Amino acid sequence: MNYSNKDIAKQLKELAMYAQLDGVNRFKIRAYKEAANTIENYPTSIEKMVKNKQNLKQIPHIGKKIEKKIYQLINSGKISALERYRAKYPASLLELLAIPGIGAKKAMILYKKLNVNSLNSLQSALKSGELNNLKGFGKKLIKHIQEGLTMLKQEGKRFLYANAKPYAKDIVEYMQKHPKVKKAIVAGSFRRKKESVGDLDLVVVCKKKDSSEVVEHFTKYNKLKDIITQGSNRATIVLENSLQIDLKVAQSSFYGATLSYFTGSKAHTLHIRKMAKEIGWKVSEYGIFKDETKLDKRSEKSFYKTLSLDFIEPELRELRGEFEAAKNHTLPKLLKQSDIKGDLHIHTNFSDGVESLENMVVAAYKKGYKYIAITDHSWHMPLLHGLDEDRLLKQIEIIDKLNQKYKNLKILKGIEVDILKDGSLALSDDLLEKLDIVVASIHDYFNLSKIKQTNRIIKAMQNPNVNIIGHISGRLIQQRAPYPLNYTKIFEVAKKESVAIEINSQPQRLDINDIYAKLAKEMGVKFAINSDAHHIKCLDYIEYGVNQARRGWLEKKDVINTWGLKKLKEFLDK
Ligand code: DGT
Ligand code: CA
Ligand code: CA
Ligand code: ZN
Repeated sequence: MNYSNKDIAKQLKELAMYAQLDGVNRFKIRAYKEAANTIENYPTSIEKMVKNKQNLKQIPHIGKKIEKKIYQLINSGKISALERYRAKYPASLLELLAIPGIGAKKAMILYKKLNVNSLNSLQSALKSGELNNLKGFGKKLIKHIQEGLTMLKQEGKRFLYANAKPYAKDIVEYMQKHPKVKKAIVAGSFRRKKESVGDLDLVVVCKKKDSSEVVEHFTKYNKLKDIITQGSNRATIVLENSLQIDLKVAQSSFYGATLSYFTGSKAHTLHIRKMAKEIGWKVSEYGIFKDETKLDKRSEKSFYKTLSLDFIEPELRELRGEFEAAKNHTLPKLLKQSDIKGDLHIHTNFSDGVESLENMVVAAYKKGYKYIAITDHSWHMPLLHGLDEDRLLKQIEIIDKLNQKYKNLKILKGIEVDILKDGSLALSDDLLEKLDIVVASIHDYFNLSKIKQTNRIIKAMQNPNVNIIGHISGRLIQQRAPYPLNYTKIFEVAKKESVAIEINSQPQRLDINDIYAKLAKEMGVKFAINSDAHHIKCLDYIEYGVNQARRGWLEKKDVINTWGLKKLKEFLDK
């Protein structure tokens, strides 16, 4: 097979980006984007369908013209329209579109007037001050662009947790296959379940005499591109996808101390050293020492116990109050994935999902859920094929029938309603009242001022039908910065109005983030951890939302979709 659905989607996305630069009409661009989104998540192989000469127009959002392009790609290896664009513009010009504040028009101005055609040349132009005299580029925008550029540069080399996970799993399995290896575990930010990781830090346990043999095995991993360093008990490799893996070999006798050291965070481990120093002890990756005597035993549990601390879960090791809590026995009992009883933000092919309502229901049931909410988009955003009143009423009817058919899973009737620019909602209150649950989200006007954006969300929360605010900050990790908000103000209203804040589990969103989740919890706000699935397999994204919730110190009681249906209904009915 040459083209996975992802590959095809990628080409269509590229086509959409070039078309944007080229000033093609927006309906055509939208059509490319829609087709790409659909294909990306489509359950059967499009390539196979083409090989079998099947009609692609049966797939949602694929019309005659796009079908032709896909056939062209698979039969000839090229989409001719895309090839023409590639010849016309430098590929690096597309990089500019990733910066908040730069759309197609601004990108073309930069290109034509200043010959800026990549992130690097943009950086130089910013530095030399050339942008200051450019029409349409005000002071505020230039500052915004500089910030976006800095963020992209910092984040660009990191991997989303979800993307690093299969590699972490694979290297652990590979190391465990070696007969001398007793244990292999990925520490570092990966173990702390950070939303993105700079590299993987692998701790492997074996007998001291076997160390070099184990390091040798590591450097023979078949997916590596390069060996950066190799010593007797450590090494660093880079994989073909540029992901770096640091190996540290430890012995059973000091495994806990090594694991703690390499789990970090740096701020957390530095604090441990400081604490130890104050009482005349010393901490290293080999253990806790008073003079020459090792005080801790093998395990990480004993490492913390020796320091008179309750065990601190890796997700909490960010120097955000975990030491005080561990001393006072007030660490949170973090929620677990198995606590989740249902998913309250799910799309179907009524809007921009790819799966039928019933298929989503069956998949959720198979996951063991007790309830789910179907929350397709409202009509406001054409790209998302939202529901108007008629289609929503039709969906309500279907859900009523499915609730008869599937007695062991409660399907809640819901919507992901757009929050309009002024904070009002895209559907009438009469209609929203008919629903069991309303998720309200922002999908446009990301550039409002902090005050306006904050008031927009507050006004939405004050609508008595609203139960959850979806992906509150609008960020896309490594792609789009969050818009500024006054979180304290928002959380005050959320608590007062019994509105839950979503932890959106999409790997690129993870929105609300860990820091604000912790703040909201402290202010008494409740949460909903949602997959925002547009496809069956994306129901599993919940795992990442739970990670983020744990990093935000959340417990079962803080999260409404860990509750039983009765208690949940009470919360939703206010
Ligand atoms: P990352 O890779 O940027 O996502 O973040 P980490 O936390 O995985 O950082 P990394 O890979 O540089 O180092 C892994 C762990 O090793 C880190 O969490 C703590 C420990 N570590 C690394 N460098 C230092 C250091 O200079 N001092 C201390 N105390 N610990 C360090
Ligand atoms: Ca790391
Ligand atoms: Ca590292
Ligand atoms: Zn949304």
